[in-house]
Amino acid sequence: MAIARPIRMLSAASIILCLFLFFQIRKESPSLSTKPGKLTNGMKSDPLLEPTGEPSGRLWRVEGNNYAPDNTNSARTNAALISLVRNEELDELIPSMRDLERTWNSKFNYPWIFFNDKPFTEEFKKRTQAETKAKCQYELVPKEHWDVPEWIDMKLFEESANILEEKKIQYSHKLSYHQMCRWNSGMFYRHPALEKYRYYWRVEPKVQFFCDVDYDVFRYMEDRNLTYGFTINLFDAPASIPTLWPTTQEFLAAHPEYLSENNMLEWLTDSTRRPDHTKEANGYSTCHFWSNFEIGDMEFFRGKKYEDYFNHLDRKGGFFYERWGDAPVHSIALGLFEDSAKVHWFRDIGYRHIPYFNCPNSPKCKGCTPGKFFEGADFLAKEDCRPNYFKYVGTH
Ligand SMILES: Nc1nc2c(ncn2[C@@H]2O[C@H](COP(=O)(O)OP(=O)(O)OP(=O)(O)O)[C@@H](O)[C@H]2O)c(=O)[nH]1
Ligand SMILES: [Mg+2]
Repeated sequence: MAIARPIRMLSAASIILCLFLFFQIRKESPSLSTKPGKLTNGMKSDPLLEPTGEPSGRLWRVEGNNYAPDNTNSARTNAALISLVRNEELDELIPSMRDLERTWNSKFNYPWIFFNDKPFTEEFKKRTQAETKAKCQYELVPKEHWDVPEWIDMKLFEESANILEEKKIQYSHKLSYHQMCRWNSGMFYRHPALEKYRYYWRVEPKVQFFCDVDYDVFRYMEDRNLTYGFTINLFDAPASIPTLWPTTQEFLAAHPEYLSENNMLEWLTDSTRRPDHTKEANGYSTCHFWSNFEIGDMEFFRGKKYEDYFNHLDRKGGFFYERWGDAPVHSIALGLFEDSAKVHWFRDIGYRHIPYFNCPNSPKCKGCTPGKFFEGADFLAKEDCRPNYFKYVGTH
């Protein structure tokens, strides 16, 4: 049967229109069709899939010998790469150092400062110094910064660790893990070796860096008056911090004036995305900046608000009777006391700490898949808190 010409034309136009719409939708959300960015997490499209360049505005770059390691009048600001690490982790630290040197520090030559609760071995010193032209420093953590405070009851610690273990909280009984979390929360910036420094970049063994970064990130922080930079934003295990939020609320009730006008409370208290999490953490969404990567301004931590907050937490004993981590502690403090505009997502720094990634879509990156957030079992996708952060705080 012959079909009238206008109908044929109309059908053809409809097909073309459908095809056009189909390709438009795919173009707008390329992640919908690819496993790495498969969005089970509430984001329409992962910003890491968008072409990512350098941040805008003035950037400090290598020109001549302005960042040479031995230049006493260099363009470097007062900043250091810092790492708390054990001698036994040397083989895992070397590739982390090598990655960061290759992608960034071999250009800018900021000093490395290593911290340990035990003296570093000669082998540790020799092999780390061999990875960089910059100066390396090896520091012992003062005993009074590392030791369990005298108000902690060790019997109660053991009993509490049993409860945490039943809830499958990793490292429950490992006292040194609790000490490490406490040191990273409230002690690192008090170390005498850091006194003269303002900015730090924290580095851990077993992490990877994927992208060439050709500007001075510390100057970037300083020029824009930023306090804190992160790459990965996650949910935490609520059973490790059941009283952290109530303890924080107590503190806030005593110091309402500490709350920043432009705070991140919505991100900290969202109960829509993982209601059970927020309930188990007694009002805290558990969202946090993953602190194995941090670039920060120690003036924030040395300031009165943070100092008072940390001391309040420390007295309550949750670093030992629960397993409060430095990540939620730093994040809550920033979210409450700091202006959210002063926290920066370093989307351009390709980074991995098993099992999560921050991998941008950029020709400067090699060795990671843009937009891939995790590697391992599918349930890990749920731990991504970036959608909430982007929604409530932004993508800056
Ligand atoms: N010197 C020293 N460093 C420690 C100790 N415990 C942990 N660290 C360091 O503190 C950082 C965090 O410890 P990790 O064991 O990586 O903790 P985590 O990242 O929560 O756990 P993983 O997922 O196993 O990496 C790393 O840089 C460790 O090297 C310790 O007892 N002494
Ligand atoms: Mg680690």
